[in-house]
Amino acid sequence: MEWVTTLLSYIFVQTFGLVIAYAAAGVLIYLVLRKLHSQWIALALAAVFVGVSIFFYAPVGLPRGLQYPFSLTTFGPAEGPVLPFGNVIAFFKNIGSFERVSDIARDPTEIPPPIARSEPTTVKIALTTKEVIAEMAPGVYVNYWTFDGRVPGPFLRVREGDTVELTLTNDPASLHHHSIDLHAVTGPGGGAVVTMVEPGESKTLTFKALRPGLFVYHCAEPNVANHMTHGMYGLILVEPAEGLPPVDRELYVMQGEFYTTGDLGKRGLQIFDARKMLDGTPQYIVWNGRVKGLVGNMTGNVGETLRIFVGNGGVNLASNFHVIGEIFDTVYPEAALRDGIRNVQTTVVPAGGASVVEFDLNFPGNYAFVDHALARLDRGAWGVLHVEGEADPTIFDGEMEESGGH
Ligand SMILES: [Cu+2]
Repeated sequence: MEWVTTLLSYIFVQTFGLVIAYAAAGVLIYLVLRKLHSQWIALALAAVFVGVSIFFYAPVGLPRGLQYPFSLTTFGPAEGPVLPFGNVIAFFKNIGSFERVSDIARDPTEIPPPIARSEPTTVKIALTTKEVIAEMAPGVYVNYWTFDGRVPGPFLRVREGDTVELTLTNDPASLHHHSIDLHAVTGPGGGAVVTMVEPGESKTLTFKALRPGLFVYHCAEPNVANHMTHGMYGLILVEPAEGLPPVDRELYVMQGEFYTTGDLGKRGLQIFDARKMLDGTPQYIVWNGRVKGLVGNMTGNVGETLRIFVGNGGVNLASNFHVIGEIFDTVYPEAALRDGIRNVQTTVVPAGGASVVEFDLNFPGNYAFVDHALARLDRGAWGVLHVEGEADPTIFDGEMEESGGH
């Protein structure tokens, strides 16, 4: 029932309260003035009150907070980001039947092994778009739209020259159409034009992976930014024909923004806020779908080599990826594979882009992953890599405090 009251209080109670308070203020002013002065003076000043109110409110219409989700005038190539009112109502009507995902965060170690083949082949991939409810932070719930029920979607791994047959199925319980645009595709819409699926429908896209790289895939159903910021993104790695240098561990992490009507930390089910998305003011900026999505699930040992596949679903911010207490031995800027650069502190991961970083684990301890636009830490943009092993005091030494600082 908490969901229903959230919607009701948002749309109706707020409007109702404003109208009552405003009318009562007008009557009160009139009564007080009439008591103190003549009826004519009271009427004249009441007219001033009404006139000034019209002057201020007529140009802007309803106060800003009350406008959404009824309307928002925008100028994109397709539908604007406001959710169709019918879908909002359908969502609340079907709230009981939405799948509850206990942990929306994709396990960062869930990555297919490196490709051993030396010849291209045909790879079949199946993905399902699902709309679910899960926890963003303790007590804060969000209606996520996903590939395969987690954020980000599954890590896809193919080889340069492979032909990919990708079947996209939209879960029958979905309320929206979805599709997929893979940046690894050469062809119209990155595949979106042949994969638009209604709830319960399946469609297949075939494409050749012409170029190596680490590419973002995402839903491209209008409003695209709206679909993406609900969690519809993931990464596809097209390995170079000769493969990547071998490493001991690989991790899959992806940043994304979430725009909620309630402020940061406001409990209950949070409705998507289209205006905040247009303004670029996210409430949550997180790794792998939720606050602490990368806490407690990334480990390593001294002496190992680590590769991180970093992506950014956006939809407004570029990420400034940094690991506190580490130097990236190699970065493939913007995930352009084959030609890495050396000894990098922070790498930019564009919205709708990726980066690949590699480094040795030289010393035990906790290493925080951050977006080094550090104000974003408080919105959730951090994670922790825990490294075990023998400490070498020639690399690092001193009296250790509890948490690793900067
Ligand atoms: Cu979608």
